[in-house]
Amino acid sequence: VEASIPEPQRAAWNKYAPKPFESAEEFERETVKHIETTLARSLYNCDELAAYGGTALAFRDRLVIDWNKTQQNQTFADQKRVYYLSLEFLMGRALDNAMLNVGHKETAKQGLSDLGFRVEDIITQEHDAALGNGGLGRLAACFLDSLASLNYPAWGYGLRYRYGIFKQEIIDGYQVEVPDYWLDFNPWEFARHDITVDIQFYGHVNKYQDDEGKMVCSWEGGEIVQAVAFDVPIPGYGTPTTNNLRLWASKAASGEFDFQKFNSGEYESSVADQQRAETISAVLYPNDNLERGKELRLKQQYFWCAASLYDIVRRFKKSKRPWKDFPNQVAIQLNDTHPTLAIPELQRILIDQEGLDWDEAWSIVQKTFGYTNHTVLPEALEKWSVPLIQHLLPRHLQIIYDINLNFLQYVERNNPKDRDLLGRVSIIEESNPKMVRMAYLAVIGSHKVNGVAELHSDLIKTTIFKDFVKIYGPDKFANVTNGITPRRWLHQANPRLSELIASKLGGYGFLKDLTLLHKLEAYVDDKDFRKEFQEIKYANKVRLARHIKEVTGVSVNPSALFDIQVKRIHEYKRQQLNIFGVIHRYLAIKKMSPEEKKKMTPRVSIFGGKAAPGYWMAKTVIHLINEVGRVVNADKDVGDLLKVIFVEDYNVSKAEIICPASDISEHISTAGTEASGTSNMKFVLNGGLIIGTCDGANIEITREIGENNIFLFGNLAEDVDELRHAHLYGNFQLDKELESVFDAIRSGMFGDAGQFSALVNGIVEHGDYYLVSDDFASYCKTHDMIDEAYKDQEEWVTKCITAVARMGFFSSDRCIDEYAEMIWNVEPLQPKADGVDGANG
Ligand code: GPU
Repeated sequence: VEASIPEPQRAAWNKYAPKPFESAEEFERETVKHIETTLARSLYNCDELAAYGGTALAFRDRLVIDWNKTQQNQTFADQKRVYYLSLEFLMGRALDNAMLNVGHKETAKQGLSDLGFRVEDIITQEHDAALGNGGLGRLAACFLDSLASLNYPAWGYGLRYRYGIFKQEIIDGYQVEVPDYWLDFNPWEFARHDITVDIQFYGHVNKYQDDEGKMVCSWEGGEIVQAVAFDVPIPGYGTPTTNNLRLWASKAASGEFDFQKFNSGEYESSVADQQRAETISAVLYPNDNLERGKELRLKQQYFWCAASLYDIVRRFKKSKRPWKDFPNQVAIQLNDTHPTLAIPELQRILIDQEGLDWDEAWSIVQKTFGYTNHTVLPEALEKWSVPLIQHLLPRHLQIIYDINLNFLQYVERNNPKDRDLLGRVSIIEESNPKMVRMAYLAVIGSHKVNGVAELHSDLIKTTIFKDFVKIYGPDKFANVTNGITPRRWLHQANPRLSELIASKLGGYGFLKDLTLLHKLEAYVDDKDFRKEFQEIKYANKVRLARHIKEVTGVSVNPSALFDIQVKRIHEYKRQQLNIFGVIHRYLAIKKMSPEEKKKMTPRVSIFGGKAAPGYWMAKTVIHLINEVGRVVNADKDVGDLLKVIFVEDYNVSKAEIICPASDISEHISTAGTEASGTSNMKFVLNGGLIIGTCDGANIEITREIGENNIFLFGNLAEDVDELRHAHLYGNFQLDKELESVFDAIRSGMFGDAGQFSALVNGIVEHGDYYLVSDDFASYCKTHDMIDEAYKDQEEWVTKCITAVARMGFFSSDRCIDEYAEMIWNVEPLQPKADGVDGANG
């Protein structure tokens, strides 16, 4: 090993090797030292932010010790590793999670109190790491947590965006986007200025004969941008294993900052070059389930894939193994098609740089990659124009064409009679301009393709990848139903519920094996347990009500039924169905007699979520929700019977307050459109029930918790095509109640009706693509059933407890074990006390 301390000096080193704090007193010493020296603040200049900084640094020290040992252990063990490539990691805050996983939260609590602070206030000083849009990015974060907790040797690879998802402000009822500059103070990352990779763009391909007379290609010219590694430690729960998340930042290559220009007085333009290089990793594209084909996005994708693969290959080459061992040492998972360029990139490295034959290289590539699909929505399936790839990545385009040629020849051989098939499955779409279908490239270049819930995994086999099932057989396709980490989404978000469960189950073992929750069913009739369960829900609602009051000024009654829909705003997720239902309820209340009102279940309808900045229809939905809220919340006839709230800037740390506070949450996508959904799992795990369509993971949640404990409604996925057809060509009747809702909107009851006409007309005149009208009656009827069910609190709490007890399946630990066994073929690596056996002895 290069650069290690020589044997005779190791005693001196080991004498001073850092010792982690154990007592409150030691924690205080470390924290004060960090505040005074690392942060250069003083006794007279220490606010909560500085106290957060000191605390984070004290915990970081502990984390780093485990991290170093884990990395040493993994290097020496030299077994297969997993690399999870994702353009998004929606991590949220790190301190509370570090306290839980490292242990010693109580120590910190005591220590901070000695210094005059409360640990809860300190934790909320942290800025969310919001490098993601929604479910896809949060899933990646849950997976990192599970990989470390289960001791898998695994790295995440992503981009270090300077700006994460924008902050949302609501001004006069409209969404306004504010940049999220989050790196002012980030103690959780380590810049590795010595770990850099030069990434090439543009240029041309030269073909020539090498010394042995073999034709070889080389990609030359163009420009170089440097990738710099930033590492983030990912601690596991209940284990010292601490994995690495490596995020790449772009920087002008060292040669790029042109001293010629500088000396000849062109200082400004040389700095401008520098800045242009840095824009590659500057900002997260804020689209969820939508691809817009922008050149900078393609540059991001290649920059990140090339840097990550260079790093992975470099690590493999240190082992001096033959290339055929590569897939036994490396498993790479593609989180959606965003990293698909890694496929031609690895092929390019193997043939152009390492001199392997095409077939030998291709067999390695296919064995290495696995691809997870997260959507069937056509607008989200990535396609890149051939001219754009030709311009930016000329060698990769050649390789993609060669992959396609080999593939089509194989298809032709096996299906000689099916002429149309070739055109349908070609990676190249013969449009103008021609387009590269990234999902097809990902399927062809991987050994396993998985969907994220059973229905979704079935749908990809019968719709977008139907032909590929015929070509490869069904075994190439698999399902791994999504999950969530119970550490963040139960223990951290809902500490009292976690504590109550632990008191019954004899400890916190359920946080490592969530199936143990089934033992709670024995307490479903236990009076004290039920009472405490209800009290916790109430307290969580009070906490959310306080937040709502702070940010919106509206008082809501914590005894009312809290009905929550928080997720990205999207037509397919149907927040419009929800708000139309709310208007329907409002109109009903306005007509009620005092006696009827007395029988009503009071409700608070809570919405939250961001719209992509260019998604005009989604922004209109946000506007309508806010206008309805403005009218309803001020209406004296309504009082506590109905409140409508939009919580601005929904993000991971808001979700941690919101998910534990629901009675009912809404997962009401048009059947067949939501691949899985994961917030559905968070809400049920926290003791709330759900209203949902037969879509995504709702179906499996129903199977696990029982159909008496969920409120399902609406049409089925198998009927969607026919219903859409009926809207366009059939004799379709708009739902009568929905018509009255539209009349109310058209009357100007919620402000200028013109603002909402596109929303209404999309349903009335333009085919109602998301089938709002078809599902409206059953949606409203189901909400009436919910009102009735909520009146019987005894029955209600029985449902909630039963559901929690049956949620064990939805831990992301179960997902990761399934991926490991079915797709990656990797084993956990048990941590060693000193990192490496005997290394310090
Ligand atoms: N998802 Br594609 C996103 O959050 N963003 C995307 O761009 C795409 C998918 C989501 C799915 O919509 C959701 O159903 C799923 O639970 C989640 O990915 C994780 O698989």
